[in-house]
Amino acid sequence: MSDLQISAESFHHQPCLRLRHACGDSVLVALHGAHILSWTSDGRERLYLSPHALFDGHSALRGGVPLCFPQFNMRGPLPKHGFARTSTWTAGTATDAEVDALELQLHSSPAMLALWPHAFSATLRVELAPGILKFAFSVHNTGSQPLDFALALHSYLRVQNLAHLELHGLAAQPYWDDVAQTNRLEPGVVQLEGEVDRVYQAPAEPLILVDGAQQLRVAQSENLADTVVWNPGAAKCASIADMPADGYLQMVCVEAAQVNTPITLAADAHWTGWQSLSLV
Ligand code: TA6
Repeated sequence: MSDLQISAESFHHQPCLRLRHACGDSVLVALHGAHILSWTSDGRERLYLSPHALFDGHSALRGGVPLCFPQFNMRGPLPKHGFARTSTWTAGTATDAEVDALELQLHSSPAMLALWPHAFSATLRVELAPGILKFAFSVHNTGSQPLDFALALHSYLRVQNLAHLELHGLAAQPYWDDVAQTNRLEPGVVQLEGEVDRVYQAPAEPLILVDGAQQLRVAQSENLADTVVWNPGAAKCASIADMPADGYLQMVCVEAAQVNTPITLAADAHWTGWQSLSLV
């Protein structure tokens, strides 16, 4: 028998699916946006979800793991971070079946095609093992022309002590500093002070987030060229309506992304990229 079980749940009146591991770890995913809302491992919540997130079935949710597709940020004509995070996905796994993962699916609708004229189907596959969460985003170009897309698996990692937080593994990597609007080279260990909004060239090895005694390994698939690091800092956070003023102290986004060069997918081609989070 599998160690995994899926059940349907409602969270803030939104339909969700929960994947539980026999060890007690679990992950909660909303159908709205295929948005991962919670990952508990070893009895603790590991993701940051804003207490002011708007669960109205339309808005993008603040926290967890927003799935940004087919556009990153405002780098294109679509709504910020694309439409996948505000679309309703469908469950791809039966709750009573023997399961090895949880899957959600999205197919291009007439409303999406009006915004972005490319037929596609997408899948988010969420895997859970003791101390490990992995999520893989796949897209299939179901149209007859090539399509270009950008992607970010925009994970909001919950942190205990932002002031002493260290992100290891980005030394010597070039990055775009979106706050200073300039290109830079990372001198060493990343520390979060003030607003940080950076698109790094992804290193070959996983990152390690050191948060006091707790360490998290953050890995991404080789075919994702960028890693985004974001914390709004105090001033910007105070202006974000769906985040408490001190919310920035409890999170850092470390995102597996493809931002600078879009991925081109030929007609009928498939593509998969992923991020994994592991307690060390
Ligand atoms: O990934 C970082 C970023 O693009 C930041 O510039 C910041 O805007 C953040 O995403 C959150 O975007 P959102 O639309 O969810 O407020």
